[in-house]
Amino acid sequence: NVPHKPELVMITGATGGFGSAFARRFAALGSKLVLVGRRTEKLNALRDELKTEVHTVELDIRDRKAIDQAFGSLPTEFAAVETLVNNAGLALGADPAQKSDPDDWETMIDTNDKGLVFATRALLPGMIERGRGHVINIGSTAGSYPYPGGHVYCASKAFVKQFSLALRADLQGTGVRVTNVEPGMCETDFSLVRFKGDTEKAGKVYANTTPLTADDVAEAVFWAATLPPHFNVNRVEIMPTTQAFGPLAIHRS
Ligand code: NDP
Ligand code: 8X3
Repeated sequence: NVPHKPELVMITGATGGFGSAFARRFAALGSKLVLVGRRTEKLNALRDELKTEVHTVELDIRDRKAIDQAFGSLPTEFAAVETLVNNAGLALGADPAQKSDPDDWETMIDTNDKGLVFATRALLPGMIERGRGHVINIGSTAGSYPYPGGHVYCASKAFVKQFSLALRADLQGTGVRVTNVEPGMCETDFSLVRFKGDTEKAGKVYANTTPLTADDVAEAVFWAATLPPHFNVNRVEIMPTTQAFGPLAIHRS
């Protein structure tokens, strides 16, 4: 029993930790779902598991033409997307900027920023025409608190935060809401992807502590999405209780 039930929710990166948790949470409410990702078998497994109407879209979010084509030709019953959860994203590498691979930088910007803005752009006109909608972006604490080795990932999430706020300014009066959900450390495949399959490095990120779970993050997304339509959550920043801020670093000679 929630104040507002989003009828049709699109989730990008639905094959990953957060995306699957979001899908399960909205499916339990009875929302119809459009699930977007690259790994077809994972999309299909999720569709088969969920007891709600699901349409799957296999695409690379870095491919702007594919977004326009796929989002512009959704089956009629899945076309009126009410809530878009822009979740597809990744970090690659944690070496200092000067040692990073420029290809990794390009992938992060293309996925986390360009993919997110073009997915949003493709669905906004429909939301505005219907007088209701909600763009929920998955930012990060990395967008507010920089850390060594974070460089382009941190910057890509700062972009997401500022884009979300600026979007709100443009959408005032349209009935379309915008929320940036900014989680801290959460155990998913995120670190495995960041360290390119190095399970030892990835495991160390979560060792001997209690990170957030994908279900915790789903709680924040679900809360913002199910508030009454007059209520806009601009930003939600969440962290595990075990995580906090570091001091400014000082180099001494
Ligand atoms: P996962 O690695 O588990 O999931 C990432 C998802 O992004 C996958 O579904 C993947 O799908 C999708 N994705 C990546 N690249 C592309 C692409 N080019 N096209 C389409 N989909 C793509 O990580 P999380 O679930 O943890 O991450 C989800 C989001 O949350 C990301 O934006 C991440 O930056 C953010 N985040 C994560 C935190 C954490 O600590 N885990 C904390 C704060 C934010 P597929 O490979 O099938 O295409
Ligand atoms: C993911 C959280 O701290 O690993 O966005 O950058 S962090």
